[in-house]
Amino acid sequence: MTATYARDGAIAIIEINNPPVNAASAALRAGLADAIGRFAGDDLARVAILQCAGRTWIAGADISEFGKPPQPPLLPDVIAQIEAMPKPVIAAMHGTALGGGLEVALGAHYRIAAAGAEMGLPEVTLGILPGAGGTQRLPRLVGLAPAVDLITSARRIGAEEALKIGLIDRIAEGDLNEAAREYAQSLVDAQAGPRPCAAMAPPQIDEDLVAGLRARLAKRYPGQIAQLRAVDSVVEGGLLPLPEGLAQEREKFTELMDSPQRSALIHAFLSERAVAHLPELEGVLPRDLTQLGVIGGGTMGAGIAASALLSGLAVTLTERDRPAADRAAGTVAGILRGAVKRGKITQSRCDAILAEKFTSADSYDALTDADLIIEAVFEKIEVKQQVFSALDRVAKAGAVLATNTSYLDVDRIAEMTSRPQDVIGLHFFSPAHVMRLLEVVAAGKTAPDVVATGFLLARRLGKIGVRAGNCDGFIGNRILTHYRAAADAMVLDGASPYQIDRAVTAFGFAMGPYAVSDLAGLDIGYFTRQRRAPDRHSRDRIPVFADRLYELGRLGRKTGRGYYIHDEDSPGGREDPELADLLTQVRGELGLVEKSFTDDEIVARYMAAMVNEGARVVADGTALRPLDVDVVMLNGYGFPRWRGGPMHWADQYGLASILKDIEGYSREDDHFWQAAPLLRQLVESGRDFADLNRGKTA
Ligand code: T1G
Repeated sequence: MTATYARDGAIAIIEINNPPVNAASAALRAGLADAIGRFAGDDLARVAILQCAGRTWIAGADISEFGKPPQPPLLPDVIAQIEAMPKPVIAAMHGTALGGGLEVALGAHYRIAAAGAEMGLPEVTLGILPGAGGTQRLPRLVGLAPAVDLITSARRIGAEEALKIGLIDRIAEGDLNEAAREYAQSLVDAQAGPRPCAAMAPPQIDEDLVAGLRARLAKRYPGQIAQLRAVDSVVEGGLLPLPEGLAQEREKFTELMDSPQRSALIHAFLSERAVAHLPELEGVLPRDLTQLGVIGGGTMGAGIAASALLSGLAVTLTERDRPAADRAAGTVAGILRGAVKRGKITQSRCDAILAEKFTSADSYDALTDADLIIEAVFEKIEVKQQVFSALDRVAKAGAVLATNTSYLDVDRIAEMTSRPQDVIGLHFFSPAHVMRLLEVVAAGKTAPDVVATGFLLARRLGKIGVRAGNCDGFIGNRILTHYRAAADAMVLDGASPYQIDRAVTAFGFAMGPYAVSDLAGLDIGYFTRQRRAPDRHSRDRIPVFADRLYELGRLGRKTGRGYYIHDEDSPGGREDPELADLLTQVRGELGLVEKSFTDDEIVARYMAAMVNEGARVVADGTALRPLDVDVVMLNGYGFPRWRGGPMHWADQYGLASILKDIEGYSREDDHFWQAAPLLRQLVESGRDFADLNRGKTA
């Protein structure tokens, strides 16, 4: 039963129940339509309350039905049925009233929300627009400006703000269902009638506001279509009676539903949840996770500590001596103050966290109670190994010992302890309190409940944990090394780093590889190349120009100059005319003949390298499925979400075309450009990465 109907005196109560999030599936729509029908036919019922069981009000349309033929009754029809009721209907919302869920509430005549409820229209983040009346009813109810803000930003608002803009009529003091009953009784007593949005005037369209908004959206979401189509829908609807407004909204919704952007964004949404479903963890319980230890109070360690504190965990951070511990504590406090400034926490909460949940120490002895200890010291295997032998002596039995490394061999770190089953890699991304990705690296002997604890930590921190096998660079950095090498080879052969950055940002990446180098510091890449030098193949192409910049002390933003010049006028960087001479000189020394690349060719090579290494990472089990690669690249490497991740993109582009591209490049360089066997197998058997995802999802 997805909806039940009951009556108490004159008040009908329709309760929706479709766990886990009351998504508006076909069954829920049918159940709701049926219950509304009963209310219509129940002469003793004078007002109805729509409420939801479980953790939330309707969280939207059922995303798993997207891309399949729609099953009647359609959500817009059920909402129209609610709106047309000649007796008042109250929506009583708790949890998250999102998308189609909020649209159901907009079809009701009165709205009350629990104090902690959140409301929003997240559709544009899925590549669609509110398609069950949201672009028509919301502007009628709250006016043009707040409506387009909510629709195009997809942001969620709390009950206070919802009340302020007129989206809801009341906030429930105390129990929501009781407050809804009182509200219903007051409507009965006042003999109030229905108050449908359909009867409200369409919003006045302010042309200047709309033009400014369109310009901002085009700049903020380059390449994306849903935001602008949503504005079109609001504006066109402003000139039409509701039925015609709804009809044009539906047309635009259907068009977006069929778009590749919608399929990419839904893939991203579902994949970000699928990564936590691991066959190896079925039935495995995580270990306790209350007290966290962090070793090392540099940028990473402090960021990890702050992230944990903001999520309610208790943290002890250790440094080598008291002054270093004090400095680290200062960094942590600074990050928390930043959270206060951005309105994430209140000042008093910040003070309470620092006083009650945070300790800084100068000895490992302070870590004896920790359930999970994360080491975030210098990225050098010998240093990390020393830390782990010391930890082995002090950590309590059963504590999870984690290394935050981005490249190093977790097995070699684990073998320094008497308990390699308790050791795991946790690769955080910088800044650790902001970035959502966490690679959970299972080493050779890591116990399943330790992996499960890594995922529990990710969830507690509000991050997305992705399982990675132990290898140099795990999933993300291993793939990065490869596509970065493809970019560097193009620079050696004549491309400008600026052209490459422009081409890949035009594709949709947040940043190009050379702007990223400047941000991270050119010393990072330099040290990585040094470390790998002994394993280098004689035919590996070395980015001599990058070494040259390092030697010149051009380390990027931190020194004011790297690939770009960074100064007060252009902190993000402007092109450096002298770079071209340096490149010409390096190419001359290496005897290379300069050639030119089109932007399309640059993107094709960059992507082919990414997908090819992605296929290898899947084939050798470093990533469980192609979707795990996508989630890593989307959340850690600035891959454009609306393209779904490299593996999803590759399926759309065509695996046969990628293979053909790689075979073409291999005629120039058959050492770097070797097609991954998995890619070849998929092409030969007519399958794609999505088929692998389906076969391997728990
Ligand atoms: N449809 C189907 N399944 C959903 C779902 C949905 N809308 N939302 C969540 N799930 C599944 C999810 O995959 C996971 O499954 C489980 O529920 C718990 O989710 C007509 C067309 C509500 C804030 O975009 O933002 O309405 O992994 O882990 O952290 O205009 O889920 O357990 O198998 O995320 O507590 C608009 C999407 C749809 C809301 C809860 N709605 N959901 O967060 O749990 S478009 C959304 C969320 C639409 C209309 C259009 C969050 C949440 P599994 P979870 P959570």
